[in-house]
Amino acid sequence: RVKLQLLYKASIHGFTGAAFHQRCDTRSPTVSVGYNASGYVFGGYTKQPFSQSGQYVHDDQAFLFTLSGKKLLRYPVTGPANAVTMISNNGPHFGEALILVNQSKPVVHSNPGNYYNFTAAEMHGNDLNLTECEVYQVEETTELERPWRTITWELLKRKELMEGIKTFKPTVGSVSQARVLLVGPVGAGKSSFFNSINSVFRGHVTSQAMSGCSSTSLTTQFRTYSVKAGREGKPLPIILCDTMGLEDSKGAGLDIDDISSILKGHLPDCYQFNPSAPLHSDTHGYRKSPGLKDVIHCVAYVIDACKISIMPSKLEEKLDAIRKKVNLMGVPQLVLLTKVDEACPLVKEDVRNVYKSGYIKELMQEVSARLGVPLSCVVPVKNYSEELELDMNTDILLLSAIVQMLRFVDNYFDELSDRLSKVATKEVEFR
Ligand SMILES: Nc1nc2c(ncn2[C@@H]2O[C@H](COP(=O)(O)OP(=O)(O)OP(=O)(O)O)[C@@H](O)[C@H]2O)c(=O)[nH]1
Ligand SMILES: *[C@@H]1O[C@H](CO)[C@@H](O)[C@H](O)[C@H]1NC(C)=O
Ligand SMILES: *[C@@H]1O[C@H](CO)[C@@H](O)[C@H](O)[C@H]1NC(C)=O
Ligand SMILES: *[C@@H]1O[C@H](CO)[C@@H](O)[C@H](O)[C@H]1NC(C)=O
Ligand SMILES: *[C@@H]1O[C@H](CO)[C@@H](O)[C@H](O)[C@H]1NC(C)=O
Ligand SMILES: CC(=O)N[C@H]1CO[C@H](CO)[C@@H](O)[C@@H]1O
Ligand SMILES: [Mg+2]
Repeated sequence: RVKLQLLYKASIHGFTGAAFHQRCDTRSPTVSVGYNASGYVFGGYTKQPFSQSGQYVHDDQAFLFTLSGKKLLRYPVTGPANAVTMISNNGPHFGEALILVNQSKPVVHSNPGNYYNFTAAEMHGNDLNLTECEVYQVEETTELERPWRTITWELLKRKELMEGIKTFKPTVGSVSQARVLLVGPVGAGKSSFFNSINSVFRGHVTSQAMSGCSSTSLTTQFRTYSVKAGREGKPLPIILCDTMGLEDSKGAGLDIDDISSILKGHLPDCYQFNPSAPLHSDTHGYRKSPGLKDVIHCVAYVIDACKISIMPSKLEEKLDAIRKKVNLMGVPQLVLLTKVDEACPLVKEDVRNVYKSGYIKELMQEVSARLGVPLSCVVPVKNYSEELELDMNTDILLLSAIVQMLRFVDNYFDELSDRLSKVATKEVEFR
């Protein structure tokens, strides 16, 4: 029952002592994890804060561990006075026995026996090359006494939510389907969200949109997915628009100018994104004069709960620029916080704990502050990750997110007709 907050990830922040110390000094307790291509996952725990003092630090609770297959081995410290060494040019440094990121290189230095007793073969299969190194801060998860948002986890509720979605009608007659745009970093779960929603209405787990893990975006086309009520059912009054993932570097991932085109309804379905050249009005399928039914009525930022703590500032700037554009166009926005199961063990145990987990609440507050959207516009979701059959509680969480989106779509049309009537009044006055 602990939460693990990711502080440092070498593949993102660099395999250097400086990057490690910059992100991890003064933090405690921590668990440091190394990975290698031979399949070993290993590292150490210390309750002491990291520093660059050059000194040994006493820790009677420190231990090293290794995980190979399903077997977890734990090696308690044998020389507590020398449990951790604080060297600026190294990553996590346990006694003289194990150093992850030695001398600012992606290697392990391993010297068993020096204050920890293990064998190199057991610990890392004698493979000294690191493919990844991560440091997590360990904290107790708090379970709130009562949930801070109330949801009834009952079949009837699911039915009610589904009915509400099926019978939704935009308040503007010319529009039959609400368009919701999904934007967010690579791998945040945009495509999975559509798959999961589709699954709920299909009655079994589907995977129409390609989803998975990769360092660059798996989704490279603009797709507008209409969810159907059942296999031969009518399309629901909602279209989810899936986009390519955002990347922190310039000229990579979804282009901000393309977002403008999407918001205005110019982008055709199946448009192939090109990060080095945004959409041009000559492009095949470019919608020259989009109607109200083609524009975006609500934007959902899809954010991975596990990665909020290490969101690069460049990415935050990109999101900020997008948010300004969306604001200008008067499109309501919300945040879908994904992978809440991966972030919090309480939620993994039971989705119904989502509003009882103190950690998820903190994450929601953090994402609200960093993206500048009110907490009331942050909704947590979990996709269908391992299960093949649907689960009522997961459905309810997913459906609640859609209902929230539809409320926002209503706001969009309300605001629009409000503005239109003002313009009309002005014109009358003018005449
Ligand atoms: N545990 C868990 N895993 C999830 C959840 N949502 C998505 N994932 C996983 O996260 C990975 C990325 O999901 P995608 O849906 O492909 O992400 P995306 O945002 O579409 O990514 P790109 O198209 O590459 O930009 C996949 O392996 C998903 O299965 C979730 O709620 N919980
Ligand atoms: C780790 O760094 C030390 C220098 O402090 C060096 O002697 C040792 O060979 C390095 N180990 C590896 C595996 O590179
Ligand atoms: C180290 O562990 C091995 C077996 O795991 C054991 O035989 C040995 O006595 C231990 N050495 C010390 C110094 O504790
Ligand atoms: C580790 O990396 C070095 C340098 O890249 C390489 O020469 C060596 O073969 C690698 N060792 C293993 C076990 O992969
Ligand atoms: C949800 O995520 C898992 C991996 O975590 C993936 O295997 C699965 O296909 C995803 N489910 C959907 C419906 O996209
Ligand atoms: C993080 C990482 O690179 N882990 C790798 C460790 O080794 C196994 C087995 O080769 C890989 O599957 C992991 O990806
Ligand atoms: Mg995708």
